[in-house]
Amino acid sequence: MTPRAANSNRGPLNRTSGERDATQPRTPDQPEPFARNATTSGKAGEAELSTARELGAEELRALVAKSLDRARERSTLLTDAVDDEDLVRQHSKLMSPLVWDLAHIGNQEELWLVRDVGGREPVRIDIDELYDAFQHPRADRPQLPLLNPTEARAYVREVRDKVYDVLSGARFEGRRLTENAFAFGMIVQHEQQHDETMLATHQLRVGAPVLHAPEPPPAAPVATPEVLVPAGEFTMGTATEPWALDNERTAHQVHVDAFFIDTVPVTNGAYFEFIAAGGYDDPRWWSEAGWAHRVEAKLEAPRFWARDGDRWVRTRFGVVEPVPADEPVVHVCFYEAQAFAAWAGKRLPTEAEWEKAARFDPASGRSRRFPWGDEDPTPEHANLGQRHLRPAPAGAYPRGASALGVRQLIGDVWEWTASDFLPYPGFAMFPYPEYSEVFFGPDYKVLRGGSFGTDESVARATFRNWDYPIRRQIFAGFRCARDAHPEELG
Ligand code: AVJ
Ligand code: FE
Repeated sequence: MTPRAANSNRGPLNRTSGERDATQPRTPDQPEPFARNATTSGKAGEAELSTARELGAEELRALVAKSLDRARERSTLLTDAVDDEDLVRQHSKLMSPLVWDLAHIGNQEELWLVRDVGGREPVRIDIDELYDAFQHPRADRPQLPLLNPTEARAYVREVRDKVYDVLSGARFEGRRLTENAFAFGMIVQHEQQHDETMLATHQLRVGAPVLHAPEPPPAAPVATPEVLVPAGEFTMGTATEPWALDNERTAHQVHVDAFFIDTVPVTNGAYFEFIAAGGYDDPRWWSEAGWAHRVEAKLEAPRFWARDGDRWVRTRFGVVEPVPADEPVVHVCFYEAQAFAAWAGKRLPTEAEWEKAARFDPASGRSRRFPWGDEDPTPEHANLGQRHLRPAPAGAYPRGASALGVRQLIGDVWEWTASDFLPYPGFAMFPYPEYSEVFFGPDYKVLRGGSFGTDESVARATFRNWDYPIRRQIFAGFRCARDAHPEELG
């Protein structure tokens, strides 16, 4: 949900230009849905959807309250699912104890919404250092004098109560931080991102299942295994999405040569073939760094997989089950994705290619907010928000297809791209350098699209995630791309 979302039931704001019926006259109370963004000049601003009309203060307040509540409901579910001993334990060196994430969520909320936006007295200035992610690596966090589970719950409650008070009197103008309730939206996204991290901790946790969810919807047939994305410029990034984070800004034109992209993410079934063909044992398919890591880490299959006779089984949130062939592969690192793609005669898409496949509407030339259009996701569009505890089979969510027909770009699995995490032209850090800026560079690879564990508030088609190329605990898979040859462009 974003500030645009509250308009979803009022008229044309959420229609794409492709859907708009030009023969219908606009009545005076209907805002121009795609007015130029006054703050952006040049082609980029014209080609991107603009949110010319801001929500009123009361609409924003309601949207923020609902989004904060939804995030807290999820944090509560993830932390109430296990006992206190489990909350303070470190389930993996890669992760914090769940109780650290919980109090860290509260501390960020206190820093930005209680102290900064609200101008209130600190609640617990003494614990800032404990919950500063840059002071203590994850591996050291269990040894810190952390708030215990009872204290952490009381702390986040106290902060949230103050935030509701701040929210009730907030004016969403005058400061860039509060314009369109940005700081509130940033804190919603922060909590939801940590909720996904906590979900990954649950996946690493050993023990009987404690999380449950219904099965995702089935696959629907796809017309072709690959989709051609035509050559040309498109608008990448955003100048207008109110809750977009600094690294998604600003909108800029990018030329992309014609290429093919897989209609659906790479499945476990395809990955079985890569393994069976000796893909893990053939350095030809691996980059130099990838091969070194494959050898050192003794990679043989995706994380959480095990051999059971002649089949693969996996552990998924405490359940051991055969690996389903039709589901997108998940828990592979960048190097594995890269090796699979090389073995398949393809490559990973660049970040720009991924975003063009997701957002570009050839009919209008515009970039959409989401593959399916400009409306916020519904359960018909994408597998998001931990609604299901697994990716949906490849080909699911036909209503979530992009204008070009690419499926499941949003939700199911994060998708590794070939690109390093770098700033867009004209990047301006906002509001703090430790969100994005300190991570720019060749050490991190970009992931796009969100997973089944990503909340809709973090699943915009412009959202950029990043991680080290060796990481596998995140809900990451991939799809392949390849150059289009002149004779294929007919
Ligand atoms: C954007 C997912 C890489 O979890 O490290 C959370 C998000 N930033 N707290 C992370 C984040 C600060 C970040 N990722
Ligand atoms: Fe954080």
